[in-house]
Amino acid sequence: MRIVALAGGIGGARFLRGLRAAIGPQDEITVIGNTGDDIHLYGLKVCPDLDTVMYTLGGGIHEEQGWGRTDETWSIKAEMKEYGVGPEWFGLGDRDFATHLVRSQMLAAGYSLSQVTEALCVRWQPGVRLLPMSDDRVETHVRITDEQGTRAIHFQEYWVRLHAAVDAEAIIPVGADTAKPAPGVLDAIAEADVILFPPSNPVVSIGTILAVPGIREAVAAAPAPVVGLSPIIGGAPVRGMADKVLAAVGVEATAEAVALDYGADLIDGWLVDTADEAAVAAVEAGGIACRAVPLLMTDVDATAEMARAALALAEQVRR
Ligand code: FO1
Repeated sequence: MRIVALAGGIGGARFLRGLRAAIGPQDEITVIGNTGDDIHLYGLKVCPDLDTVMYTLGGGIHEEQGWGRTDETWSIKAEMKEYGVGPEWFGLGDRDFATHLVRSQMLAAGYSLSQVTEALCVRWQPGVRLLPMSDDRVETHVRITDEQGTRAIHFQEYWVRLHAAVDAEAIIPVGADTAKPAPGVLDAIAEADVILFPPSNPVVSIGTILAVPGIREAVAAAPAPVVGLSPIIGGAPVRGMADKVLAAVGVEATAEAVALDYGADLIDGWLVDTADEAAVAAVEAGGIACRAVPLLMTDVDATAEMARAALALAEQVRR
């Protein structure tokens, strides 16, 4: 079975680890990764969501953080600080720097982000095909208003430096409107037997992937059933601050609001946590098949169970 998953960072990567455990040897997973979180620092291109998927599935992730490398040291960052070169608020460790150096060196040599990602995955062997959503530069910015007035800041500054403490007035995936799907993305979607939306951030992760012209249309038109898993449990995001960016796009932070925002033209099925059993009727009324199952990714086995539930629902809604 050919499975395609649109994935962001921490939540998406953890789900993929369970999905990988749930499938058989004849199944294959293609991940379309969000690159809107990418940030250029110290002359290097950092791809947080691609790296989180690669490290998590490759066994190199810092498990508690959900990002960056395990057994990290911070000598380069400390030396940069001595030179007065920031930003201090973004934690790039020495081991992680190697990834960004290799990536930036290959990009400078003319390789595409897809080719770079494929090369980095040769080391990490994630067990999935990891495709960036686009080889073109897309960077999510957030419009805020604070004592310095109204301005757009990079998503990472909003997320990491400000901890989403101020309201996001707008989420702008800069460059998305002229970006092209990366090679293989549209084919993977068209040829998929199942398409999954893991419990990633529906606005800045999955929403950004869908903002690349052609991708939303391809998913909506795909013969494969599309099943999503709610990143919201009991009215709050499990991790991260999805509620902050959901507010920016006028979507309530509830399991049913996210499903209905994706819409029945895009998704065929939706899993909510058992805590949101009451949401099932509203989602089904919106034309989306819905089941309530445990959605807390407490360990790989629990996550594998969620993945099996998603694949089972996909079979039930297969057109
Ligand atoms: N998240 C933080 O909360 N603090 C950090 O200092 C930080 C550094 C960082 C470095 C590399 C990387 O790949 C991810 C990093 N993240 C950090 C996580 C990142 O902001 C988020 O994982 C994604 O952008 C959102 O999914």
